[in-house]
Amino acid sequence: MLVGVLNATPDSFSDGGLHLDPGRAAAAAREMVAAGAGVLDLGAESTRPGATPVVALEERRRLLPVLEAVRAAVGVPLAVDTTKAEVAAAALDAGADMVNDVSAGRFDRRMLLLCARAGVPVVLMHMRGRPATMQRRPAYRDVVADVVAFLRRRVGAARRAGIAPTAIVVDPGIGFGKTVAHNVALLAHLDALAALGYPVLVGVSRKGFLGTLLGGAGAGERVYGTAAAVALAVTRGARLLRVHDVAAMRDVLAVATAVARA
Ligand code: HH2
Repeated sequence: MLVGVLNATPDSFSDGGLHLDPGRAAAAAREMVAAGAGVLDLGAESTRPGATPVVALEERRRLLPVLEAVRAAVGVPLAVDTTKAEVAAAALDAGADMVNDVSAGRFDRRMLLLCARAGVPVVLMHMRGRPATMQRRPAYRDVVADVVAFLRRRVGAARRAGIAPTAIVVDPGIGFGKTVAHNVALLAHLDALAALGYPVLVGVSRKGFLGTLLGGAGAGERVYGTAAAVALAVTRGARLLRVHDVAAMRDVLAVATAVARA
């Protein structure tokens, strides 16, 4: 399934400023759904390396008008991309259907309880440290084993909080405290994450490691690189692909899925 990205932020690396306006966000949402997105992921705080954290009040102020407009425009499930329980709760009240927490419930200890009480699915993503500092000399003993162990611990925390196993999605957190080699290793060995027994979500879309692999390509020039990474992730067991270029990735997904199933 394709998860379309809609950032209600002024500073996202890939689409910053494009969807702050509710009308434009709703139009983009309609387009993504028409192009094949099965879920939309709405965020109001950039998590790019070095991004300035946003307080909950500002995050809600950006997010809610956009979420309400998108909710009125499309019928697909909406995920809210936040690490704050207060923001997630407001989003669920305004019609969001699931939570995408890039801290896997570590930054706000109320988050997992909120998801359990609301009975909504949650994405648990691996990140080393915090966005402000995560790219400072990332190091792992064995990146794949370390990420699998981290996700196993966070799944345990989610289960203890009362979240149903069928409501848990895991994510290697491509680009979150990782070198290019770490990102590539995680994609190559995604089957080790899939073996945890939960659906795997992967977000490679337009990310910096692709720019490096492509000899310095800017965020807008990474669509074919994204396609390669999406296709390979699917053949290694990824079930949800978080992407900006939904129409292009629909074709990639169709072919990669056929190969994976065979
Ligand atoms: N990547 C980004 C944001 N949220 N959530 C999950 N589950 N997985 C990811 O890989 C992921 C994510 C970063 O991408 P983007 O939203 O395009 O940029 P920014 O953080 O600058 O808003």
